[in-house]
Amino acid sequence: MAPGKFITLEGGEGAGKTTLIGGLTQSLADRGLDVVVTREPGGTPGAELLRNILLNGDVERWSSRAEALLMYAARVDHVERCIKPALARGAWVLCDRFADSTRAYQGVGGGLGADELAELQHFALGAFAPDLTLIVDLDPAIGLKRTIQRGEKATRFEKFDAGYHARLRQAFLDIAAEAPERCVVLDGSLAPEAVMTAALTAVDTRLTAST
Ligand code: Z5A
Repeated sequence: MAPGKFITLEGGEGAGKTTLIGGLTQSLADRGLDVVVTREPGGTPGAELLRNILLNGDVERWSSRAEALLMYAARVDHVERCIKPALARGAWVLCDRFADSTRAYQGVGGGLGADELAELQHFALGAFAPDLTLIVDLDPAIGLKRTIQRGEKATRFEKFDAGYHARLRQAFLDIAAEAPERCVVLDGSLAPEAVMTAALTAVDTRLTAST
């Protein structure tokens, strides 16, 4: 049996990750692949409970340090009970956000050091990491406008100011520059079909060529 693949999608709010996951799921399933779609924080019953307390409530509800620990508690449960079992049976796992979001939001956005977050990641996950990370890059002003147009209640994170969202955007670009073998940056300002084409090219170049 061919090994499964772990693909994460990252980027700011409203960048188009969820939309892209929908298209990718269809394309990969059309190729006969077993596709598992999941998200963070969340993806298992326990992690979804943590998602609820992480995303709702006052902006100041959690310190960045508490937030990082809760994100990783959810992540360990998700990796152990959902992602690793799916990969072991040969599935392709598409995950809406993963550890790079902690580096961006709690690290760069929340002021935690990159080294201490790397230690936390190592304690929680060891060497486990995505095979491919698609970073959907978009001007945060456009992303926030898209989420407002969607008409949903803002999460705690969407309530932060414009400077915070600009730092997050740069944080994701810096992560991509540091790990070019794992990350591909996609232009989220393009039409959904064009973003999808670029994502499939990345998948084919980076992953299917090696299987
Ligand atoms: N968080 C954290 O702090 N630390 C962590 O470690 C982790 C997460 C894992 C999860 O929120 C929050 O948790 C997140 C970071 C934090 N912060 N916030 N907020 P979430 O899951 O609720 O939200 P999100 O991940 O930011 O997703 P989103 O707001 O739903 O955005 P999206 O998935 O990237 O976008 P979308 O839903 O695909 O598209 C948004 C709208 O734009 C929608 O109406 C689409 O139809 C439209 N769209 C999509 N693509 C396009 C294109 N290409 N052109 C035009 N319109 C488009």
